[in-house]
Amino acid sequence: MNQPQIQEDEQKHVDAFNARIAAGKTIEPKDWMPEKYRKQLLRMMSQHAHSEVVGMLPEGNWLTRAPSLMRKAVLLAKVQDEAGHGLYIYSGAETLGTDRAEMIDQLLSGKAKYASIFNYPTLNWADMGAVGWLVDGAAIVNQTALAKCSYGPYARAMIRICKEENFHSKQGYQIMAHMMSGTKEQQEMAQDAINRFWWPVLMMFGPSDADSPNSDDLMKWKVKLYSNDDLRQRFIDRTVPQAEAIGIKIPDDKLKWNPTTRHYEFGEINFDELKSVITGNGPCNKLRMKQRNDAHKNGAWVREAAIAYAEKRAKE
Ligand code: BYC
Repeated sequence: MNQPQIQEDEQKHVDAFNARIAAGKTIEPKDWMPEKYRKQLLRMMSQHAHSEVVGMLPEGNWLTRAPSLMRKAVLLAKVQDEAGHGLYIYSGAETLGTDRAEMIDQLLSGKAKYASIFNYPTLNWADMGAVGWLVDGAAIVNQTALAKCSYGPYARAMIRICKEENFHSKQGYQIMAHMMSGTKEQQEMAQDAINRFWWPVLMMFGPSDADSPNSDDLMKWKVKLYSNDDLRQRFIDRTVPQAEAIGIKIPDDKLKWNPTTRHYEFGEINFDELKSVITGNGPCNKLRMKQRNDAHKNGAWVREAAIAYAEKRAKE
């Protein structure tokens, strides 16, 4: 094929891709897609899958210390759900041409990112309430939008994940509500957990729009349907009334309902802290990477056994 012909064919692909996006149709793994679209999705989906798996650690920390058998069973189910979320998203990401082992290598070697929030410690039982209510609550806001994103495998994975996140968030809120109806010490513990988690949770939505280098491409391709700041605002608007309902104070003196915009105004977020945590300097980054690396090494025999079993089945 000559050069003009190649260019003409390429342009047809680009036009068909753009037309699908404009019509709100999904892009599927075997469809042609621009290389940059594939790379952006792979970056975002692999980071998301890593976040689910690293996200098991702060809550896993409390499995052996849950205050009752019922709480332990619920937390165990939630942590297992997060492993499942990682699995769906890794599988979705594999459709973009990189296998899971390679993505995991990138995580374990420290090359890949995962959500900043999981680099904060979970110090006591109230933190299980804060993580469930706020972290999973933030995840729902972000992921409900992603369930309508342009890449089919990602969007479909999000539908089931959002259903489960909904249950996670409610169990966290229920822990908080229960503590807020308890003794003064329990109320103080619950409030202290929110004081520590509130601002880091707002950072989960990423830098402000003006400082978000990936947003332009992602919004143009309808991977992101709303900007970082829009989703952050949506989260605040839905969470503040929930806090008020159980007597929790949001640790922000500037928080104020604006009846004209019908949104809450809020104080300044310390984006330098977000940058610092993302670049490896959060309170628990080193611990999380060590825990993941140890878990991977200790689980080698499971992977080997699974491969041996699959080979045996293939021979039969
Ligand atoms: N933490 O251009 P920007 C869960 C990075 S799991 C770390 O705005 P983008 C759960 C960003 O990656 C929740 N890094 O990026 C699990 C980029 O770096 P690179 C995880 C962050 O992609 C278990 C740079 O900063 N959810 O809920 O347009 C238990 C510039 O940012 C963060 C997802 O991953 C951060 N917070 O927007 C409980 C959802 N923010 O890659 C709960 C899918 C930014 O250019 N991801 N960065 O080097 C997204 O929606 C988007 O990727 C983000 C960032 C909104 C996170």
